[in-house]
Amino acid sequence: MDYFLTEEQQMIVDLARQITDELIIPQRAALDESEEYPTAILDAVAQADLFGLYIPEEYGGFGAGTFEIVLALEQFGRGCVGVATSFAASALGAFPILIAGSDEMKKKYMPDIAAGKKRAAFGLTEANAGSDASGIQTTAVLDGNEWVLNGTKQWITNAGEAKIYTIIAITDKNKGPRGASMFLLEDTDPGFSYGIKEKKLGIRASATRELIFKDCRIPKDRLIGRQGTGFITVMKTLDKSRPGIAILGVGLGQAAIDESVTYAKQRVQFGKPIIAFQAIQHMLADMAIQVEAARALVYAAAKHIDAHPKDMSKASSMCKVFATDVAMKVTVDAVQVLGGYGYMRDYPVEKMMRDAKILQIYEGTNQIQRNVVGQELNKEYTRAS
Ligand code: COS
Repeated sequence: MDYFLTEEQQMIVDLARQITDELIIPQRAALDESEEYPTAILDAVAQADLFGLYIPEEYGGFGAGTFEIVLALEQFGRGCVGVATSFAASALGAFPILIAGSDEMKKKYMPDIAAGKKRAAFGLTEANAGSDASGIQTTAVLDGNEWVLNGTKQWITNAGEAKIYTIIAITDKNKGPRGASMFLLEDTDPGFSYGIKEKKLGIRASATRELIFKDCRIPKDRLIGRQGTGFITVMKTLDKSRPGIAILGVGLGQAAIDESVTYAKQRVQFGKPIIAFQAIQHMLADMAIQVEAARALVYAAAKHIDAHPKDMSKASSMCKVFATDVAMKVTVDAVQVLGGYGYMRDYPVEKMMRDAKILQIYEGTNQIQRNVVGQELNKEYTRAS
């Protein structure tokens, strides 16, 4: 369907499509097998200037919005969700700085992130704080001119690969979510180390490790925003980033359709290509309908967020739930269309099915997203009555 993109937006799609077709798709199976971080591909993305898409021009970027980053991520997601996640996680790590950081902090750190010279990562999750984000136990205590951090962050994408980390820690344990603050860490900070790389079901090209802080000392001015505003910054960050996860589901779903239709046209059973059977045609039709509906919703949500940055939550959570549930369904169906071949690693759809699962879990489970939508509806109708 035609979404009437501007010339500039079409250029972003074309650039991301070229990187996807020429670099990501040819390497995705090998990266999945070796679980290797896609440094060379991300360097090519940096050379194409796509890391700076969403970053304001005054900080070295292009000043585009959520919609434009969604357009690029759709292509990367079509190629490999593991590679795309490594790219998206840098934006996730950078958002807290853009949302709450001082002008000085932005000037110091954003140009390198925009140029793709330094990748970023975001540290929220801990062993006992997943969906319950305010249950974090990592602490930060002010000692003279330095913050001293202690604790462990778990399952952090880009950990060990990024140079810049935005993490949330408790600065006042008696204040609940209002006692948490956001900090910027550099990979070289003393007392900061990483856990071993996790072995995952899917998105195996992405790197997932713990961040470990043992009396980690950072300068006082690495506090992002005001003390006690960390939880709000995290919530805003996730509101802004979730359309990026949603669109990975759209790109992945599209890739599953492409593989399924191509296969169904070639595979002959009972004397004809299986696409001639209505059972298969209806499956393919449902896949196409669902992915197009997901695309339309994610595009609309991204445009809404760009136009109404103070009203992101409902649109963001809605599109994350819908598009990632679609991705799961469509990739399972793609394996079914390809049958025994689909289950083998010779074809890409089994990887697509494995990759799809994380989309329903990370950056807030789809159960939490439904809670958010429900709570927003409750607020809206309370205001209206
Ligand atoms: N934007 C701005 N502020 C927000 C907000 C948002 N989207 N969501 C909540 N807040 C504010 C609330 O207004 C409240 O502020 P006050 O202290 O002024 O009242 C504060 O944050 C606490 O909100 P709430 O009571 O709703 O927090 P909960 O502890 O109940 O948690 C959920 C809310 C479940 C939505 C949150 O914990 C969450 O998003 N969990 C999922 C975390 C996640 O995505 N993890 C994935 C790993 S990160 S890659």
